[in-house]
Amino acid sequence: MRIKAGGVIELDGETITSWDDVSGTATDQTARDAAAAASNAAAAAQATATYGSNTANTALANAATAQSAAEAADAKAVTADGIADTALAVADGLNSRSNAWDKAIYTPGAQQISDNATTVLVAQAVARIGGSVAVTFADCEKQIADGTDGQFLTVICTNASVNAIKFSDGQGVKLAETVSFSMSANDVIQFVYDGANWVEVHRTDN
Ligand SMILES: [Ca+2]
Repeated sequence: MRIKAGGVIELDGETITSWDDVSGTATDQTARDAAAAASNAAAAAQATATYGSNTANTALANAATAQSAAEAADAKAVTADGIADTALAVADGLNSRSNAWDKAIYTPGAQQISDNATTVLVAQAVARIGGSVAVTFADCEKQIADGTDGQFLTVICTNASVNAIKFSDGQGVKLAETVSFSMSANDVIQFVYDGANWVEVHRTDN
């Protein structure tokens, strides 16, 4: 700064004629204050935005955790469903049969054969059949209902000897040497189904 002859003051080449030339006008100050306020507001806005971003990130992380938990629960549900299905299949496969370590028990049926048109049913592995009349299955297309290929059937008779239930070769039954079998109480015959006929395995006249 220098003071020139005549009382003119210069600062960095600018002529200073009043204090406003050094400190700025009141308008300049207002503008500076406004700029400072704007800067502060921007900083505050940035801080708020950062907080919002952090909050959003936390929410996203929580959502991801919840989704993982839901997927794990889904997987467990599927597993449980599979186990239940397997248990049902096993129970269905066992049907009326119960297994122990040293024996297999087949709950017998109890079908009444009351005329020649009644077919022996094969819902059980052991068919206990009986009635009070003599039967020859003469009016049946099949003496024994169709089975499943490979199925075994044991037939036990409860009829009195005077009212025998008689199986004959034919009508869905293949008997040993084609010899018919008149069954009365305690007589037993066993068959295996070959896909078309019940083939005799053995018989016992008791
Ligand atoms: Ca007998």
